[in-house]
Amino acid sequence: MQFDHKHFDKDLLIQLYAGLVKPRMIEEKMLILLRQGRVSKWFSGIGQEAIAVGATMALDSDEYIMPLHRNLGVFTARKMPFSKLFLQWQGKKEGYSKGRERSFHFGSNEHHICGMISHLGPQLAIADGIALAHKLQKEQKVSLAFSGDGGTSEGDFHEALNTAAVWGLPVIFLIENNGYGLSTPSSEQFICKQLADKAVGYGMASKIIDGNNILEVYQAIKEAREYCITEQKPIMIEAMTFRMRGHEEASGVKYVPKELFELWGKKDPVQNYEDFLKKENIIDDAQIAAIREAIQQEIEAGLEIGFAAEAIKPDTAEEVADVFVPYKAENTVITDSCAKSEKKFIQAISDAMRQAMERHPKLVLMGQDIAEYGGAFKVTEGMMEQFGKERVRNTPLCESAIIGTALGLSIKGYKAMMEMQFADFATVGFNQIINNLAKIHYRWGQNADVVVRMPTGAGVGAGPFHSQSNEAWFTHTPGLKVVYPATPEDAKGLLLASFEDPNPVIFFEHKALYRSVSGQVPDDYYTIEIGKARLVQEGSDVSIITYGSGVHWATEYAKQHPELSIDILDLRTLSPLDYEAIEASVKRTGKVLLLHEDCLMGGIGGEISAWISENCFQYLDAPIVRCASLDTPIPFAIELEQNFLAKGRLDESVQKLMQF
Ligand SMILES: Cc1ncc(C[n+]2csc(CCOP(=O)(O)OP(=O)(O)O)c2C)c(N)n1
Repeated sequence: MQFDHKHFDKDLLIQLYAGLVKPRMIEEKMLILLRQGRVSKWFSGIGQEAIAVGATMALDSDEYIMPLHRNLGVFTARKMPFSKLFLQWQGKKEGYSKGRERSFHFGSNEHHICGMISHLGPQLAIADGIALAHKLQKEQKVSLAFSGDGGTSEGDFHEALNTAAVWGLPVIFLIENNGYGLSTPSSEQFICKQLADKAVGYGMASKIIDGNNILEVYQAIKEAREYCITEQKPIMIEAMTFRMRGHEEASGVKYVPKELFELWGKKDPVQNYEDFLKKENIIDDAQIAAIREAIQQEIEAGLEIGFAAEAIKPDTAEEVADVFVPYKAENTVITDSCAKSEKKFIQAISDAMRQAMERHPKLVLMGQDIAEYGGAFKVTEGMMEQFGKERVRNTPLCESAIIGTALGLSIKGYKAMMEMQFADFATVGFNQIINNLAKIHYRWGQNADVVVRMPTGAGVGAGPFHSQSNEAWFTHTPGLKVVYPATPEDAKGLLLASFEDPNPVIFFEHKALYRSVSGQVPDDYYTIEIGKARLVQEGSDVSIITYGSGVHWATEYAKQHPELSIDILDLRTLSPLDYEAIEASVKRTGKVLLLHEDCLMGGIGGEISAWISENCFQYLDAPIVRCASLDTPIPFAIELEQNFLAKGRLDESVQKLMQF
């Protein structure tokens, strides 16, 4: 192994050595503790330390890194105290995630680290978002994201690299090519010669380096950093290395030919660097011993603290409270003017977006075709002209990367909105919403200040992939607020409230209402509290509890049936639900119809029905009835679509209920 140190000063060379030895020594200790059964799972990075350590030390300490499961060296090079790391791995309250996360799945803003989720690839787009914040603020900074060779096969890898390249984002994508993804060798993972070849397709520069040579890694990342900042472009670095232990400690290494261990054993990053420093008289045995002794002491002291810490005592209230960043939602009106104008639903939404952009200078809008073209439904028409192309951004067809980017923006203190062209396409961004946006605050205290706008619903003959009602996918996920307005006034006030809220909000807009429903909408800025239902009309015979298009079906039905005194409750928010308003409606009528456009099975109606039975049984005079759409995909032909929708069964459902 050739080390080239001609322009590094001696102190740096020694610091790099100490940085390299530290994760190795921690790991050696962890392997002993593992054998003693004193720690659980462990993913080893032995043999790969030079990459994490060299890369981290080449960056400024306030530049974000998105590490993976073999990157202990990132955490140690960022000087995280070993005691706290150990408390983290032990699942203790004093760790970085209050016992909620395992191994390296946590972050720390103090250390500018955003930890992984198990899915690996979603990390990469978060680096895009952080880099976009740097770019918008004209900060001379980069972000750096790790990927394994296996992870490069994920769609998220493609999306993140493509987006970074198209948007000219200063991101270093650092691939650790260790030849295996769990047991799968590279030959079964990709067919290009080197992973760096993939960069060509993205129009991205790339470089292959010896990942076991810390000086080469350090130098390459320093140069990559300079390149990203001056050129305002991303770069891919492929670091060739080898994993000297199993995927994780329990999984063994039977599938790896012995010769490979022999070959790479000779290339050990720590031993080779130590030999080099000694040969060059940069360090001597006494200095090596002193460095190791100091690390040893830190490890022992850390372990003592870790083992002495008490086992975690669950506090349910704290667990629930930490799902969201604390935020007091309320109704607000900023000016005294009560001027109102007649607006279509879609105009109310545009109005809200415009006022939110004025109010929050750090709000960035992203979505397919939303800039010059004004969006598929023209919601953002004129906004690029008003707020500029930096804040109103056309995106490539990369839903997952854009949601990841939104999260990265949030980490840097921005607010982000992503317009899903149709709610149906949330499937291709689902992982980022469900596993990153929703869980990150609970996991390690970072909020996701992101609004995903979802044009949803049927009634326009658009078939199975442009008409779905998929709100229940999200109401089932703790950590998301799910908002679903039915009127123009609510649409504006709730959307403005969603932008105020620092938590992730999935905002449903029924596209059949966009141009069919109008109403008086206050001209000025106002918000409507998320989580509060609206009593559309009070009644005493039967309650129809509904939302979205259901509100209009119920209102029309009530007009056609003046003989019935119908109580109509518009939920407005599906998560959190307004249980108080639901209970009040049940008390008024004793008969409940839950109406929604979503399918019957697993729709929110089932959940509300269960809650009413458990909590309001004494007020009921009849079984709860659900009126929902068929449990089939949504068909295209208008006749079939009408047959599918709940609306056609509303009368039958009310009559059934009124028989009691
Ligand atoms: C989406 C997803 N699929 C599968 C897995 C299971 N898994 C965890 S790590 C891993 C191998 C990753 O290989 P690579 O990216 O090369 O990183 P390495 O472990 O070699 O460092 C697999 C398949 C996962 N965590 N996430």
